[in-house]
Amino acid sequence: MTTPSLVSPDEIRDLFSKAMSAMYQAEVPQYETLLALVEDVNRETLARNSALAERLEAHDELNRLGVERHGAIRVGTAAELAMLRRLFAVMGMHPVGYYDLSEAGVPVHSTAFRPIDDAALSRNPFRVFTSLLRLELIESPTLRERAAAILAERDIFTDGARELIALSESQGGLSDAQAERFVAEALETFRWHTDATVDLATYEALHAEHRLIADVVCFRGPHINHLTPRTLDIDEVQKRMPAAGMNAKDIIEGPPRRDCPILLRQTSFKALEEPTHFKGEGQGTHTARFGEIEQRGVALTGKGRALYDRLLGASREKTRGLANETHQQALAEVFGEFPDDEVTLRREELAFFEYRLTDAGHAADAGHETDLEALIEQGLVTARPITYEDFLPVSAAGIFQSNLGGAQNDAYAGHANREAFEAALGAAVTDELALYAERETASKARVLKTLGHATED
Ligand code: OOG
Ligand code: NI
Repeated sequence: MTTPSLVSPDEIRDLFSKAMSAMYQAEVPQYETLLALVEDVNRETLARNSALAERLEAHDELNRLGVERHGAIRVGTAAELAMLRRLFAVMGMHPVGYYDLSEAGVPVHSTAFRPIDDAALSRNPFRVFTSLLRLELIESPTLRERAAAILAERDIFTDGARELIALSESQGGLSDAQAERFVAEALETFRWHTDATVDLATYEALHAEHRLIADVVCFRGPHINHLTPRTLDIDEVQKRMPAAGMNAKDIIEGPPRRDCPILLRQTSFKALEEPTHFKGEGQGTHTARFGEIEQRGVALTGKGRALYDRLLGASREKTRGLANETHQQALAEVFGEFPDDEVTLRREELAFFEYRLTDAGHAADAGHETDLEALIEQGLVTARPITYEDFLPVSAAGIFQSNLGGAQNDAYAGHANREAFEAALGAAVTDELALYAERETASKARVLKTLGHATED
């Protein structure tokens, strides 16, 4: 038997993200409107800001501008999460980061399945924020057992998906034809179902504990709940959403607008009320799906992240209840303390950068200079901010709450349990900070080595 030639996991992820986008546009008409709005604003931003256009062009990012950056799902059991890990691995997506949402009153903990290396990220950056429901946080034993029993009945994967995942694992990949079938089968897991698996009374009981529990437990699968394109000007999209008929979330999550964008800013439009059939003729509605946009900046070091967390905490009292514009002003004031130029971000080791030799650097004899800032000043080296590819727990909680109607239960707080999450996943999650640090360190070593200063390691 000849082994078929295998396609790259990046290729499969690209096919999958396109199929997911087409499915979501067909299911949620407002999502198409959001995509059009984001595209308009991106086009106008590029026309206004030629330096930005040139930078994106130079980094080969212009042609991927319209590609979705992420989606999100929620699952109910360890077995579902572990199988998803294997499903995403077929597409080169691996669990990075642990997010405790119990702190924000939401009974889940999460990771992001995402491509890891530069080449994979630039081929297609699609990632999926994946949350596991924590039934153990439900106080009523009857409700907890009822939810577990309902979840035990369902299989969120098709037989075809299971077979192709196993095949990919044993072959070390999939052929073209197999990849195409895999994408079609995998997509089924993420489809919306208008018929719930429970009667209205059960739905309402779970809903009364927390809307999220009803969303996870009462349906046949973990419907994709949003897809998120990248915008170059989130403030402008936020401003225009109401006129485009979108019920925009009140405020933009994350850091304020800055000259040097950091981490991640996000906003969303609120979930749709969808007609739902319950068992035994019950009719009702469920809110599951919404739209989100994101704008990413530089990844912060542990020190930078601590400063971000401190300032975000300090801003909480000052911004409470404010409408978006005044909220942004108050936030910007508090964040005045966070250096907003690249040199300081580098010198104070607040953010991660990738170092490269310039053409002059390649030609130069740099003598004994090993100080990167000096080499940058001499025009021999450039430093490019490394984009933050992960999520922010406080922001994620805001996104959850905006589409769950602000439901929050403080009794869930203080229950981070990374070990339990990893046990359910069947693998350790990769530490995101370590990934950025490795990239920065490797780029420094390459630069110095080429300049003739081999680093000792
Ligand atoms: C996930 C919410 C978090 C983000 O971008 O931070 C999220 C969910 O609602 O399932 O998607
Ligand atoms: Ni999201």
